[in-house]
Amino acid sequence: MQVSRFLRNTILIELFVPILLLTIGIYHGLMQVVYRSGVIHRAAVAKLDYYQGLTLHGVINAIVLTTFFAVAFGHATVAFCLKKEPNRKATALSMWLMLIGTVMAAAAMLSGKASVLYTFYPPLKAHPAFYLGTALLLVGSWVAFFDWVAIYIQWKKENKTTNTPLAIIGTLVNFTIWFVCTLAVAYEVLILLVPWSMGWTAGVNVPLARTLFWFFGHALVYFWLLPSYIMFYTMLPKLAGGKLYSANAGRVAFFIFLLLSIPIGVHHQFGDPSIGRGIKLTQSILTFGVALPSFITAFTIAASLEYAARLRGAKGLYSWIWKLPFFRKDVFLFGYLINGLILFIFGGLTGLINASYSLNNVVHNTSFIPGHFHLTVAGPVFLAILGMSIFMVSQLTGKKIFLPAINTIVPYLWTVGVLIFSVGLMWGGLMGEPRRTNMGLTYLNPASEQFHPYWVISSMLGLAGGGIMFVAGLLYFIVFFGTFFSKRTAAPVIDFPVSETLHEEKRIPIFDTFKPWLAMMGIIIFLSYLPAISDALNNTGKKAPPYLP
Ligand code: HAS
Ligand code: CU
Repeated sequence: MQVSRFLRNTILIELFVPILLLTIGIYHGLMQVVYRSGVIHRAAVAKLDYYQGLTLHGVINAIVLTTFFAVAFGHATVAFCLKKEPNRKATALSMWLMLIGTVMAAAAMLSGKASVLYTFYPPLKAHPAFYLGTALLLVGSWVAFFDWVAIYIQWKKENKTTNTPLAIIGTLVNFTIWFVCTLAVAYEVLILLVPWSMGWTAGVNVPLARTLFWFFGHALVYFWLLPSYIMFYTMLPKLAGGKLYSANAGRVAFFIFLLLSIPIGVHHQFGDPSIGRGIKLTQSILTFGVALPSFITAFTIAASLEYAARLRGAKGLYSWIWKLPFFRKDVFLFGYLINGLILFIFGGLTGLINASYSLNNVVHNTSFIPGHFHLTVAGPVFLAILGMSIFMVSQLTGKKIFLPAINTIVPYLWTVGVLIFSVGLMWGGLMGEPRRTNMGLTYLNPASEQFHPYWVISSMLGLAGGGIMFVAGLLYFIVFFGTFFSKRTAAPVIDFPVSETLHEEKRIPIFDTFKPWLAMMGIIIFLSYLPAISDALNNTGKKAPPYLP
């Protein structure tokens, strides 16, 4: 399908800018494993401090890249599925807000005035530009979403009895979760942190800030994940040469995400003494509930892949797997998506460990946690972003993929790296290795009294895996920028692979409407967050003064 030059350029800018920044993000990923393993004892490379580097790594990779990508992919999905282009003014406004916000936050981080990590917990304090920049980035993404809602309402009026395409349900569910959860972080930033950072208020209610952050922070991880889920359901079966086993399974999964993505943020605060046990138990149980849509997805996608392999003549209980098109250059996206799924098996299992209250006590604040989240956000999320960004750039510019053979191996190399890296981190974590700590200065410095020999091998594994990930990242940049700057050979288009469904899908009205789901979502969030917020508000402890390292 052809798209206007305006939309094409917007999407390309929204991919190019964050991927350019990603070069800084990935460099600091490498620096993390280097510092932590003690190979370099001083965190002075490039004159950046350890926490400054870690902040750049987390904010660029996990907030800037993911938000830009979700918006760019959302524009393309809406235009492709509903055959209507987004409103130009709204799209331009959204893009500029996101760009200006990113520049503000990047300037604050690069100048060393916002080394507060991507969670920006007070009493760590950043320059106001960091908070305001982040807020603008979020508001920019809302503007795009509001416009898609208007397009969807118009489309639905014209197509009352047509089932809304699954990719549109996924996109709207995702951005609804995003809009609701970002309200909490917008309150935290604009009402609590900015006035404090400006010096207008003396202190901040830390438990309240943390609770508001995690109201946002858990749902944030599904905001990262759902674009990949859209690709798994609507594209992967086609890429594999088969059909989607059930689109309704996908609808059920997306609506459960809508209900349960937000009211579980307290599972990041099991260790916070300010929150009562009752609500920790409730949110722990709801967390197991939110694993359901992922189990549904695992079985539906596995069935779709098996169907595709059997169409290619595969036999045997498990040997069908080898009939899948793992290394085919023409369906390279398959390689990116399947590797993400393989990593997510382990990412999901470790998530369930974290969610179990008593086990969480063992792993909380250890390197087990980054071990877990690199199997998720650096797994299905990141690989889908890498693969889809190359796919969209190639189509929207009408250019051939640069070095297609390299492009095919990037996801495999990345996956090997993540597996080694995460095993190292999780192994170390089980032996108490802390996260967010420059261990090269202390625990892994043989000259230090704090030297801890148990963590040498685990952090070396982290270094080896991180090194492989860095090389895969470099190869990806070569393919991405090589494609971007090569010569045009075809007309620019956007044509996503579209999975047909195996069984004829009857329209079930409850899975083609948002209102009842939104009402249920509101009730569940209200009931599960009222006690947590009231615990935070009733925190009678002293308000924290700023911590200035
Ligand atoms: Fe998590 C901490 C629990 C999913 C990201 N998580 C984090 C943090 C991040 C993160 C960034 O309960 C750290 C935050 C910080 O900085 O402090 N997480 C879960 C649970 C899930 C989960 C229960 N997390 C994610 C996803 C993320 C993500 C997704 C990013 C995108 N997580 C936690 C908890 C903590 C936590 C606690 C706090 C820990 C602490 O103490 O600080 C679930 O959603 C997981 C469900 C997933 C599954 C897997 C399904 C498998 C699939 C693959 C199928 C494969 C196929 C391929 C079909 C049940 C879908 C077949 C292969 C062939 C070759 C054929
Ligand atoms: Cu979570």
